[in-house]
Amino acid sequence: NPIRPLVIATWNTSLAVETAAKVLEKGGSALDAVEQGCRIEEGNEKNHTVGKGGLPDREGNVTLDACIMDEKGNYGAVLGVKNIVHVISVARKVMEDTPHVMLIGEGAEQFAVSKGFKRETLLTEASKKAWEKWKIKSKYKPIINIENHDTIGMLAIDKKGNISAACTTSGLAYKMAGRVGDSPIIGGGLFVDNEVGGAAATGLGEEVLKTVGSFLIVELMRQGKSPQEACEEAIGRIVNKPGKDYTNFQVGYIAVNKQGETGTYSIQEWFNYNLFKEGINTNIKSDYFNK
Ligand code: SD4
Repeated sequence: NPIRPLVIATWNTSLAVETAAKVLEKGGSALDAVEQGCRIEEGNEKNHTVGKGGLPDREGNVTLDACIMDEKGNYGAVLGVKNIVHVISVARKVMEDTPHVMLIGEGAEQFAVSKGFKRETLLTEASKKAWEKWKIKSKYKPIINIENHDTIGMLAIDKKGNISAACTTSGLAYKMAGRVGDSPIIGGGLFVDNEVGGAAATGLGEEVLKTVGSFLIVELMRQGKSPQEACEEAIGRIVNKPGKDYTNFQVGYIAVNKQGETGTYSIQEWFNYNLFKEGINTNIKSDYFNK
């Protein structure tokens, strides 16, 4: 028997997963669940990698990336958006209310406002202070799981067995202005095929994009690999590149198949995830490559 409903999300995102699970338990759709779940982290000012309170780029601007994908294979995304907190909901509006799949920057912000989203300041006092401290040295070196932490990628299966996914982030702290990572890109930050399963990514987006990680995981599952095997192979594609120094960055994957089997894997230690399954929501430490 397939396990459903089910929610899995990157990092310690217990409240977000619980929120998504409640939607599913009431009979709501996987799409509604992942949107509602991700909104929790967007509104959480203590999460410095998502939404309000996210760390800014080098110039001090907080810019958000988000995308969403439903069980029909529809996809919507916004990239580099300022002044709007719930970009996951804007991404959903792009998917449902426009003939396009991606909107960037000002156009995305204007679209959000036209749909009734409020403009508000995303930079909090705490994030501003962190940025000012960073500016003294202005050293840009992504540090494993410290600067790059807490992007939420979420996968859900509803009672009907439909799968959807969402991903939302402020990207890498102190990124170059205009930089976009994997999180809002189909096949990078997430991918869903309702016949097979779904996958989502966190960590150094450049490495995820170069290997089209989430798409790869879903395709590997289609070929018969378990979610765990697929996540391990996708990490392998990054770390096994000739001469690749994988010791100073992190990538983590989560995956689920149609049966509700899950898998996770990361390059470094300390990747963890929340899983809601058979009524229980737990935070679990992932297995990893660099031992
Ligand atoms: C990015 N993948 O922008 C995101 C960062 C991230 O936890 O996952 N942070 O590259």
